[in-house]
Amino acid sequence: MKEENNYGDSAIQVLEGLEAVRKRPGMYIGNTNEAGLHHLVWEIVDNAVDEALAGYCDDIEVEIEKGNVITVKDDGRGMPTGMNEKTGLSTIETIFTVLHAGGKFGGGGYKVSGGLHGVGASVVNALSDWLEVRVYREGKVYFQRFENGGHPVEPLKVVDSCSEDRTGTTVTFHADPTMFETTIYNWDTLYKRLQEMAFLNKGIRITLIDHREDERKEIFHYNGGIIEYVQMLNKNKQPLFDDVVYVEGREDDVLIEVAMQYNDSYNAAVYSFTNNIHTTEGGTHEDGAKQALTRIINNYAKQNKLLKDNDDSLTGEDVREGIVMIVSCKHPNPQFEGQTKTKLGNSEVKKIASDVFGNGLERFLMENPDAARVIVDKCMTASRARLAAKKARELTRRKTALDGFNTIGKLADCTSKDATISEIFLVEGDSAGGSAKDARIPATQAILPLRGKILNVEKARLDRALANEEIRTIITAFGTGIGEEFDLSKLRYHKIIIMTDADVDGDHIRILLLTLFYRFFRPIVEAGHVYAAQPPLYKVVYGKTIKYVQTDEELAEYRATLPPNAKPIVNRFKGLGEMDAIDLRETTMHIENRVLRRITVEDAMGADKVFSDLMGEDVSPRKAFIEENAKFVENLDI
Ligand code: 2B7
Repeated sequence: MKEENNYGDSAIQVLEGLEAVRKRPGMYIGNTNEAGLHHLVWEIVDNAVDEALAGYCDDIEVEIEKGNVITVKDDGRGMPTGMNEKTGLSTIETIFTVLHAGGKFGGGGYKVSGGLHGVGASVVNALSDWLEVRVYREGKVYFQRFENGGHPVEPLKVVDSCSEDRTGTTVTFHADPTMFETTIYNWDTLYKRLQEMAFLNKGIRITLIDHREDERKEIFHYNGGIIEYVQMLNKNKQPLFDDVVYVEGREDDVLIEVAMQYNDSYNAAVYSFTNNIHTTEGGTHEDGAKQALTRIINNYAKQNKLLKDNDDSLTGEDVREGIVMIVSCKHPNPQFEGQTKTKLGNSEVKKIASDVFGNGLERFLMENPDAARVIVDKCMTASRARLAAKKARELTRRKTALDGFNTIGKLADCTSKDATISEIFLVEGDSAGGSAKDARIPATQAILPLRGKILNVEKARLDRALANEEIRTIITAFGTGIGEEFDLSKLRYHKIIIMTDADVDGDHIRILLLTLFYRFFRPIVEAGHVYAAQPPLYKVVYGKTIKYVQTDEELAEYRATLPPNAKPIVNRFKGLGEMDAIDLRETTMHIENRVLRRITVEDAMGADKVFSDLMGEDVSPRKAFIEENAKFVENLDI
């Protein structure tokens, strides 16, 4: 913004700014898909959260109105209602029409939440077909409406009076349908992010209300902050000790908070945030906290003679087995790096995080010797298992080298060596495996029948997994190796297709396989190589036409298309084993007719929870999942 005092010139510049946003929305909100749409909400909510962090607001409400209109309310001081000298516009109009105006009006303190893009209210206005702001201040209600991408209908004006002690800001907007692929908000997306915001900013109450179809309402309010976040993540697990370790400290304006607790699983769940942004690529805050964890636990174990002088030190992996840890950093000037700009780069933060968390953890271990003992035991078991797994891996490697394809004797491999066109079907049971072998196209389709039970790897470490024959066979067939040696580029098939019966046992086997992939072959899932086949439920023969259908509804629909007196022969497949090779080829394997569902891992955090809810000790969430396991598979037409 140049120094301009002439109202006219400023107004023109303003509109050029908003026009720039509409020309290249991706530059400002990343995308114009569903994620971009939700960005509009995050931008407005961020401003309310900043007002809360400044200490003036503790209640934020987000409402989805009918027609996908969003209203955000806060009970803060209310945006300033005076004039802005530079722009010649009211401060409120400036906030909503001048790009990057945010930050200059905060007055003291720094902008904490400013989303990944941190672009502010003007971008939301530019991308809305209408937006209204109401400010409650000094007993007055101020109002301004904008239309068509940020054009003010009238200047800011007082439209009503209110009680002197009523203060706050309300923003209502409707995303411009010509700017977005969709303008329909997703309850789960809003739920997850607003809950995360409430965890990360203890004490703030955030209410989410959906007025669209079924009225829904959820209040997120956590006085324990990230302590309660850890408790939620461990809800369906067995914690090793009751208390969540919580440490908080500030150094040079950098605030570090860490909460952690161990459970009896073998996975590490470490999530870090900077200024409320999930730093999925980690960074210096996460590194510092991890480094302190390894250092302090080793020191404690040595000082208490739990670890002998000639024992190897515990590694980072050892001390993180079964951990759930949240690291939250608030920084006045964060530098985001990495592929997705979600890695904190500020080098000074590593020492701050390490000191703050290290001191707190050391103290916790001293004051809680029972918990300390359980933690060290767990880490030492992990260390022994790591060494055992290493041996087992070496054994697998040697065995493979020695008896070559014997280890994968059950595999009917494809002849092609080109992974991009090769597929492997993991088939439940020997008889279905037999039909699949007859039905396949040998050049590109490999069949691996799975006979035994797949080990539940949620309850097993790598060493036990490697002792399981079915798993060893899968590892050998994939060609990628496992653990530290994993190499995605060695994957021998770009489509891994799980083919199980359409019944509860089939669902169970599929989930066990998905758990295995998720824990040990996650990059394969992330790269989109894993699919579920969809075998039909019925074969309907009417005269000369054969029709395969997947569901009872489809069957009813098909029947309705036949003459009323028609008597088709309906054959219900009880399982893949009942299909002959022709049925299988026609319906499930042949590229032209089959329907595959691609397995996606939308979000490691969510999927991690789904998997552990499902496969962990607590059986109750499992049934629910099996009934709606389409949650992390999406339909894909092939
Ligand atoms: C960076 C800009 C956008 N702002 C203020 C003061 C309060 C305030 C805001 C807000 C979203 C939806 C309801 C400061 C900050 C502008 O300057 S923005 N509250 N709430 C908000 O946007 N909620 C403020 C100093 C004195 N008085 C008020």
